[in-house]
Amino acid sequence: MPTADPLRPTPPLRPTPKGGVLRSTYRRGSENEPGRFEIRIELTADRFEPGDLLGMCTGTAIRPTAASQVKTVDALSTRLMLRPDPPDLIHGSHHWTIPDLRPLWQAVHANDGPVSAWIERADGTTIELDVVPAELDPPEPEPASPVAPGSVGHATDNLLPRPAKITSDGPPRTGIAVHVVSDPADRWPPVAALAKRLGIDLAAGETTLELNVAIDPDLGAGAYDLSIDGSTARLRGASPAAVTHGMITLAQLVAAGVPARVHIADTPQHGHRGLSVDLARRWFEPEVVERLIDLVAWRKLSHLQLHLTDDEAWRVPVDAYPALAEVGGVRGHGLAIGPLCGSGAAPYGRAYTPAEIGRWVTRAEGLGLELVPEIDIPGHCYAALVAVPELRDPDDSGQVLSVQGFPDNVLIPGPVTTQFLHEAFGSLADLFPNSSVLHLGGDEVPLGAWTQSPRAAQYGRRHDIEPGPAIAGKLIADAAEAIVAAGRGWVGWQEVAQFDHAVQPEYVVAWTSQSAIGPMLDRGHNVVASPADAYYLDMAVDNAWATPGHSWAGSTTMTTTCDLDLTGYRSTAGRLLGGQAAIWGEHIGSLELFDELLFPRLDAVAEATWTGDASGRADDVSRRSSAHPTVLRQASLSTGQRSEDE
Ligand code: TNX
Repeated sequence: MPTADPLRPTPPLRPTPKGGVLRSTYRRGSENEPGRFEIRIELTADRFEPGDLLGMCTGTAIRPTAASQVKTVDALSTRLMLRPDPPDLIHGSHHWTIPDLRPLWQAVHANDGPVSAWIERADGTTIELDVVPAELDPPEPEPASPVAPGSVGHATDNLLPRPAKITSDGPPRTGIAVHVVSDPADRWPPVAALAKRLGIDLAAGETTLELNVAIDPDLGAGAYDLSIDGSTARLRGASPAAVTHGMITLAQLVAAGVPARVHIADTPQHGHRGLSVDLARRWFEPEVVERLIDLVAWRKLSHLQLHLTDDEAWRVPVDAYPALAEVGGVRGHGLAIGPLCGSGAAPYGRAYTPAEIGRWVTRAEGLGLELVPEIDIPGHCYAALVAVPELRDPDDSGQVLSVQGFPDNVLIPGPVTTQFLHEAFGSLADLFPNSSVLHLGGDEVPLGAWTQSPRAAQYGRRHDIEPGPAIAGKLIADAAEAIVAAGRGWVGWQEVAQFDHAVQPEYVVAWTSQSAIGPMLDRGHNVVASPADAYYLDMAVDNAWATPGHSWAGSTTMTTTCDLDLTGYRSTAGRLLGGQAAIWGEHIGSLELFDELLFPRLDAVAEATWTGDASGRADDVSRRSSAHPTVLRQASLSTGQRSEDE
């Protein structure tokens, strides 16, 4: 592995010593009026000089008022740069207090406040600040400590997701070594390697279990059948992927202890069991994505969606537009894209290389997991527009802000963009040769986009399109055409369903809330359910100030996630393909937090989509989840020991 510990957060590329600290307090407002932040900065060695500016990123956008004694130098989405007003207000002092800063929305959690900050001096140098999590004033009472999951029962009780039918007899035997006698589709080596990375050596035990594998198309779609009797195991699977699932079940059993006799007959209830991960807002080392591939495969998920581009970064190389990766992949003070989403003054992040992406593709292929790469158009394109300015209209006089506070973050219609879409999605198809679908985004195009753009107006006249939402429809159609030309199916977020399409999407992802699922099905689409109010794992688990995460879709407990009812859509002739968790990156400042937000709720989604219904099983799934590997916990199921290659 290229770095000493790839699962640790990346240090800034040019680490700057921290020269001070930023503390803040939040006083809640009323129902109709957001509260106020007060910010206090203390420089350790330096004193404030004329011309000093404060730069910071907050979790939710905040803005000064007349009482703040500052002037805004720059404000973009969650980034704010301020100077003292009057300019000599803090000159010669170690301290700077900024009162009465207002969040655009009510702050709910400490991570809605300042998360990164720096002082910019008149000579262009910066002083990086330590940011202490915002305190609530008055503070909240201490929350009750969470109840630890109960102890683990039978070995077969640990399986995750729970198989449809399981019988077993005899105490769990540890020290089992699997010896593969037959494996017609050669599915075992990637599973054994997966288990090993997770700390489970399937070949090391002293008692041999002889494994015979066969493909049996007479089993139902996706089904496998595993029987163990003493020293022999027989696995039949309807397809190579089903065989892989049976092997993962066997690996989980070996880790927990194998009873003398076991029979498992298992079938996934939904073909689409997914996780979508945001690789744009934050930078995660490529090895973290490899780790995620392992973790979702271990839970028998079928799809991992990679959200590779957004306003804050473009992380996938496109040969014809090297600037997308070079300029769009990195942000930092003084760069084309400034700090955003918790990054500081130092350069932060980059695009992934073809070789790194190639390793994801190989790993996913071996584990029967489909990667769904996403380039998000026509909105969420701020980074692309900064990197490739010809994709925007320089004369657009609109100041329409996206939900995240980016002005005019949409592609301009016309031949330059059509060419761009073909190149971008063509490259994506080349980089992900096994992906049957490519995701074109299509979400959250700001209302009013293109209405003040002369080029959009001209384009509209030529093509008889009203310059407004219909332009989004046209650009989505162009992207879909590029994807189809690359030989793949196309998919998008639910917003794509508002337009008619020459080629239908393979599926749409219903995301805004649970109530979006039904209408998408009613329109005749294949639907993947990813409702924010149950399956968005970036939502905090409760509303306590110190709890990390988002709050726009409410808080999401393990019970909320488990209890989402996917059974009610059976009458739609199988058009509900399944469910998908999503983890967005705005608040994920560490891998510890990544773990905390993902687990155990991801296991609730795995359980619900595999078994068809996890309602009422929050405690049971939590208990099982605690025994399985996470991003950071490279534990074996039985001992909790960390593996050597960690
Ligand atoms: C909505 S889901 C978004 C994302 C945000 C997310 C935060 C979707 C299609 N758009 O851009 O990151 O909420 O929860």
